[in-house]
Amino acid sequence: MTQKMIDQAKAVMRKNDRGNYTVPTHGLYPFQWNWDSALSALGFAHFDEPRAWTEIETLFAHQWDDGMVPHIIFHQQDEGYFPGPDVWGTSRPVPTSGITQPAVAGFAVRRIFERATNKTLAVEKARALLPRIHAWHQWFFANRDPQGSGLVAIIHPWESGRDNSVDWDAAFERVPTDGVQPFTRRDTSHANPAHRPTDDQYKRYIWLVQKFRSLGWDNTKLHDASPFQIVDPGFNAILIRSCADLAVLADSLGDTEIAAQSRAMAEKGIAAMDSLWSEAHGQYLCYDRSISASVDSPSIGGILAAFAPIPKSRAKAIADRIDALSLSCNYLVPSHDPTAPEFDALRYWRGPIWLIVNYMISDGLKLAGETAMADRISADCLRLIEKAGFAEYYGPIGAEPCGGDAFTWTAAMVIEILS
Ligand code: 2M8
Repeated sequence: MTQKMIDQAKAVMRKNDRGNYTVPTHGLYPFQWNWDSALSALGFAHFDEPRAWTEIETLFAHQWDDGMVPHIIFHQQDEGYFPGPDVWGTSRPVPTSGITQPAVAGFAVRRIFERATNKTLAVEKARALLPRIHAWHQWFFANRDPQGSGLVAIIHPWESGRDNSVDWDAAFERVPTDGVQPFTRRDTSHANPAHRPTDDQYKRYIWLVQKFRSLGWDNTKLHDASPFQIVDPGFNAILIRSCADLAVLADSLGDTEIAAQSRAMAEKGIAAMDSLWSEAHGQYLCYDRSISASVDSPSIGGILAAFAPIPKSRAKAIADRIDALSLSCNYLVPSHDPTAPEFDALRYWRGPIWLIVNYMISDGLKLAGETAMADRISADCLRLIEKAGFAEYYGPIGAEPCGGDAFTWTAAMVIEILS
């Protein structure tokens, strides 16, 4: 059974392999996505190490001069996706989007490096990637934390990767829709519209894109100009974890300067993260920087925070919180609390389970010594695969496969769990 599942996962990854990058899935997402690639490289590393390195190298080959690594790289023309390069208008030689995504690459590179069987290749590749990843981390704190709080804000829901999370609802009320150019969505012709964001949300996504484009994609201006500035604990946890992991990697490669700077960013972030803890919910919550208020929304963003080296007592509380969530669903971990009124079992990031998020939560809990819950989450991932195949996401009550199928990062996570 195990080997059969690994073979199926490899076949999914090969199917979506475009040579030097993978698409998340055929049709719905025909380009390279940032955190998809970094997480997918973990899967490749188990059966093709050079290919794993290439995936991340391709991503960083499109890093901007200011250090940002864009969230989409439009390697080829494809009319099947909206918004395409013309809407973004970033004027890059190979077009890219103009925003970023969760900084998983630092974590992934350390892990691939430490597990590598081809050490010579690993040292060569990691040495080349180290300053680039570090520049991206520095970009985050310089541009998305202008007050030096230790935590960064996202300025578009797409940056979080949790596109239509309940977390953004209240803040999105303040994002206007006037002046949005008429457009035709493509996602709803590939996937069930009932499992995707609403048209109203798409208008606001595009309003933000047009706003940032009107500012010439100048990252020194975008944060302050954005009506949407949210400090997401999950997003910050990924960045903090990657800074901490990059420090260890830099030590192994003898770069004491990057090691010290990375460690300092991680430590400052961890200390600041505690301000997001909610005793009432037993998890972290988002903070809306533009109105200086906590966001009262019990989503998976505040549980994913366990991916960072948070205090053990917090990790234990998060394990308890997940246990409590399990009373209202059949599979872990739902992307929103099933008892909350906004929970929507099959609608994208408003309830469904995502294997990549499960993987990161499980990994963090394991490091914190919460192994029972970590193992339970991994076991649920495999139950979902057995029942519903390699879907984009799954219903936490009925294990329905949702969104795109034959999904790259889902397959990569299965290989990670089983190898
Ligand atoms: C989803 O987001 C894209 C926009 O970036 C979309 O819906 O068009 C999200 O699930 C995101 O986290 C993911 O990286 C992307 C590709 O899998 O799809």
